[in-house]
Amino acid sequence: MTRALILGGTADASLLAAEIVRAGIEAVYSYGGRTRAPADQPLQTRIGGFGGVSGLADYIRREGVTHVIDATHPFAAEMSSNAVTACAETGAPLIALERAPWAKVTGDSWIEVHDVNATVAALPESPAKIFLAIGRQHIAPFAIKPQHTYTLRFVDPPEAPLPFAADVIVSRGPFTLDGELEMMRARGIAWIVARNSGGDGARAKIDAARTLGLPVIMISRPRLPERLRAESVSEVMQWLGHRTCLGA
Ligand code: 3Y8
Ligand code: NAP
Repeated sequence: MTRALILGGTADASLLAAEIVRAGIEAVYSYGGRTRAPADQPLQTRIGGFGGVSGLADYIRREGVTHVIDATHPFAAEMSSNAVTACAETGAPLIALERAPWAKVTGDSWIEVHDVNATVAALPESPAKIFLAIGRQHIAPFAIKPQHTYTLRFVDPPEAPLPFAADVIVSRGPFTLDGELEMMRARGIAWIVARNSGGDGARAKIDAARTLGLPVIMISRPRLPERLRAESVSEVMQWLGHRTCLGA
């Protein structure tokens, strides 16, 4: 009897949850508890950390989890790493639903960097209008370049004072090309900072930057431990032993 644990928090994880319900598979959807009102899921849902690797291993044993699907975001490196270790410890099979990174296409003007500090270093010295589309957890390093006019985008309104003067857009996505073009033009954005999240939910800003001929500082993904990976929901469903009506 299958009892799957979905480590969620992304649009792809929501698509998987819907398919799992359609297949009649017993599963639990897990959020990390990062946002105030995460999207409802059609599955039993838990919110909050497990308590590290040992907490996740205990959860797997206690709840009789038979399959773990890591459908978290490519930058959720700690959760993904904990899942690899906890599944090795408990013997629970693990698969990662991991969307391909965005690839540069003709017309893109990307500066590819490995982390936020390299991002700050890559910004110009002369004042510019900059759109930081990397959420709220990693913005502190930009305080060393206060000469810029920053626009930030968060899922929830900021609870604490920001480390530097900035205008905050509160929106959870997914985003549209027209919406991104309108925002960037209205604010005179000259630079975009993004993480290579992949997927469709947030790629509109990358397409808008290309249309407007704007440079994007693109933060590449953290390295993750080796694990079985799938790029589509239907591959995950096949791994769970179910055929789906979805395309390949
Ligand atoms: C809590 C679940 C859906 C879900 C939407 C996807 C698309 C938009 C890309 C921009 C970039 C960013 C951020 C982003 C993306 C989708 C998807 C995706 C980037 C929700 C969600 C949770 C989170 C957590 C949140 C982080 C933040 C990151 C905003 C739900 C909406 C910037 C990542 O306030 C905070 O602390 C927010 C934290 C982790 C990164 C950060 O460091 O701030 N996501 N995002 C999940 C949980 O609690 O387990 O609230 O419903 C999910 C989505 N985020 O149904 O379409 O990729 O699937 N989310 C980045 O790419 O840098 C937005 O603004 O252009
Ligand atoms: P992270 O840094 O990799 O994880 C930090 C800790 O948060 C984990 O060790 C775990 O705590 C807890 N956690 C994270 N995801 C969880 C989940 N789905 N269920 C239960 N606990 C979880 O994670 P993050 O980057 O902050 O991402 C948190 C959530 O936001 C994830 O669901 C992720 O999919 C979603 N998200 C993140 C991004 C991003 O840019 N990072 C973008 C979109 C969505 P314990 O060690 O206590 O178990």
